[in-house]
Amino acid sequence: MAIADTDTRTSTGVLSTVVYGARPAAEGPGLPELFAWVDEIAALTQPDRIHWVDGSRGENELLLREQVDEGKLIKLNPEWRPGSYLARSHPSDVARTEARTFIASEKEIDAGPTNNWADPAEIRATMTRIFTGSMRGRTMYVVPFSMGPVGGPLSHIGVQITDSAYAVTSIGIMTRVGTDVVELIAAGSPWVRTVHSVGAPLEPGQQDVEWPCNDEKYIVHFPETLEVWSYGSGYGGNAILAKKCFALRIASVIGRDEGWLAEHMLLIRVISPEGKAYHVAAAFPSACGKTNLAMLRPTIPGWRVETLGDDIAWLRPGEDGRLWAINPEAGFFGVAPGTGESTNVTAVETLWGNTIFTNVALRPDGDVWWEGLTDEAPAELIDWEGNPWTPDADRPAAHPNSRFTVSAAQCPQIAADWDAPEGVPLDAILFGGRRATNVPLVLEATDWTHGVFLGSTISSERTAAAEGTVGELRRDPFAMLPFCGYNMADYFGHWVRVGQKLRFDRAPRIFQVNWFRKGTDGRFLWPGFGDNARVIDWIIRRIEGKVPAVESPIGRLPRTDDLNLEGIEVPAADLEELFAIDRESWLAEADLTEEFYDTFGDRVPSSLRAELSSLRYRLKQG
Ligand code: GTP
Ligand code: SPV
Ligand code: MN
Repeated sequence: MAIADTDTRTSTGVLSTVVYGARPAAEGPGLPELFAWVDEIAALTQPDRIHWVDGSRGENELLLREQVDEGKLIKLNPEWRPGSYLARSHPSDVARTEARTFIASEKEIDAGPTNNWADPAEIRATMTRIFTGSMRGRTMYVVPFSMGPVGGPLSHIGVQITDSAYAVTSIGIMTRVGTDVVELIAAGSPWVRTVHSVGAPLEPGQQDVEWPCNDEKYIVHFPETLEVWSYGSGYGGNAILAKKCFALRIASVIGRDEGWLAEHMLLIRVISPEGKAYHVAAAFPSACGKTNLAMLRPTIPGWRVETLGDDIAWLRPGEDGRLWAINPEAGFFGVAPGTGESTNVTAVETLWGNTIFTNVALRPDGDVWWEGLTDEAPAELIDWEGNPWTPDADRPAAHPNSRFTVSAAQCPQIAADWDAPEGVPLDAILFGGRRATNVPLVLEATDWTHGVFLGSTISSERTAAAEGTVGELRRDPFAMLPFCGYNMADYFGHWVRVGQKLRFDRAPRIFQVNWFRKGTDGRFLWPGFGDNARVIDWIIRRIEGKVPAVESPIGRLPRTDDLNLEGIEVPAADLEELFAIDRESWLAEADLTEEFYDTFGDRVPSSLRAELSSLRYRLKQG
C-alpha cells in the first residue's frame, strides 16, 4: 500500500499530492526475482503495509515527520540544528552485539575461530521461526541501495528489508538509495539480500514504544548465498545492514573470491606543502580514531587533508600495479563523545544540520550536547535516557557510544572527487589500535609481508562501540576481528596474495601507528588529533625517500629529530617513551601472537610464521 503525502513545495505554490511507497514501475529480467523475494519476506513477516523506498527528499521528510509524530524522533530546534533529530534507543540496545553475530558458512572452518559459526540450515530454521509475524502491525520498507556510486566498477548493490523507519532514514544518509538501483537489478546485476526486523510486532490497538527492539538478537550472515538476517536490534551496525554486515562481512567474502579487499579503513588525501597529493588508508578498531583522522586538520603549516571516507574502504589491485580504493559509503556514522572544537572541528562543522543523533544529550534550547563537545557541560540537560541531568551527576549525559549520522557531502573538507567511481590509488596503509603500552607512535614495515604481519598482530583496548569490558586488551587484526566474514587466517593469506598482484615499487607502504601510548602517570604521551599530521608528514617523507629510518627489532622508526615538532611541546622524556621498545614485553607479545596464530591451526600463511620467527630472532639479538 502506498502512502499519500501533500507536497507544498511545487513551483506554482499549488498543493499537489505525491504518492510514496509504490512498487517501482521498472522492467527487466532481474525483477521477478526481486519481487518474489519481497513477497516471500512479506508472507513470512506479515507486515500491515509494504513501502518501496525511492530515496527522494520528499519521502525522507515524510518518514522523519512520521517518526516525530510517533515519538520516535525528537526534532531539534531548527535555529541551532536545522533538519536534525535525536533518537534515544532502548538502554539495552546501544552498540553492536558481537556475541550475537554469526557467520553461517556451509563449513565451520570457513568461519574460523574468531567468528561465531552457525549451521546454515539450523539457523535458517531459527530465522524462519523468529521472523514469522515479526513485522505484524508495522510497515515493511524495501530499500534498494548501492555501496559505491550507482553502477560504478567497484560498487555493489543490495536491498534491505526493514520494519524500522529509523533504519530507513539512516540508510538514506549512509548509502545511495534509489530507484536507479532497482533498474540495475532489473537489468540483471547481482545484489545482496538483507532482512532486518526489530522483532517487536504490534497487536491490534497495541501502543508502540519509542525504540522497539527485542532482548533476543541475531545478526546472521550467509556468505555463500550473500544474505544477511538481523533480528532484535535497531542500533547502528546491527540495523544499517549495508555497513558492517554487507560492506565488510559479506564484501570480505566477495573480495576473497574476486581478488580484492573489504576493509575497516578511513580514506584520505593528504596534500603536502609542495602541492603533491598522497592517498592514505588507515585501519583502526572501532572508536580508535578513524573519523578523527579522516577529518584531520593538520597543525603544521602548508599541509591539507581532504576526506574521502571514515570507516570502510574497498581496495582493489589495478592494472597499473597500484592498489585502488573507494569508500563505499555515503555518510558518516560517527562517535559523538570526544568530538569537539579542539579535537575534530571538521566534524563539528559537518554536523551543522541534516543530522540524526542517537543517544546524545538534549539541551533545554532544543540543541544537542555530548561529553567533549564543549569543555564545560551545560548547567542542565536531558540525558540520553531521557532523564534530567546536571554536571554533578556521576554518569555521562551522552552514552559513550552515542553517534551522529550525517551525509559525507556535508563535510567541509570532503574531496571534490570523493565519489569518483574508480577511486584513488593508495600510497600508504596504516594499522593502529589503542595501546597504552609497548607500541610506538609510528613504525614502518620493511615490506608488504612484514606489513601484513603487523596488521595480523594488532591488539587494542576495547571501547564502547561493542558490548564488552571497556579497556580490556584484545586481538583485533587489521581492525577486522568483528567484521571479517571468513576464516581470519585465510584472510591473512588473502592479504599476502593481494600484495603479490601489486608492483613492488607501486604498492602502498605499510605503517603501524599508536596515538594512545600513556606515561606511567596515565596521561597520553602524544597530543594526537591535528598533531597526528606530524606523523603523516614523516610517513610521506619516508615514501619520498627524503629521510632515513632507524632499524629496530620491530620495524623502522623515525629518528626523533626527523619528526616535525615545531609549535608543540613534547618533553624529551615523553618522546623517548613514545618510541621505547621493551624487548621483554615484545618477546611476551610474540608468545601471545604465536598462541593467537595457533588458534587457526595450520592455516596461517607460512610467510607470517616466518615473520614471527624473525621478529623473535631480532628481539633476542643484543
Ligand atoms: P568507529 O566509528 O567506531 O569505527 O570509530 P572511529 O575509529 O572512527 O573512532 P573516532 O575517530 O570516532 O574516535 C573515537 C574516540 O577516540 C573519540 O572519543 C576521539 O576523541 C578519540 N580519539 C581520536 N583520535 C585521537 C587521538 O589522536 N588521540 C586521542 N587521545 N584520542 C583520540
Ligand atoms: C564500529 O563499531 O566500528 C562502527 C559503528 O563504525 S557500527 O556501525 O555500529 O558498527
Ligand atoms: Mn567502524
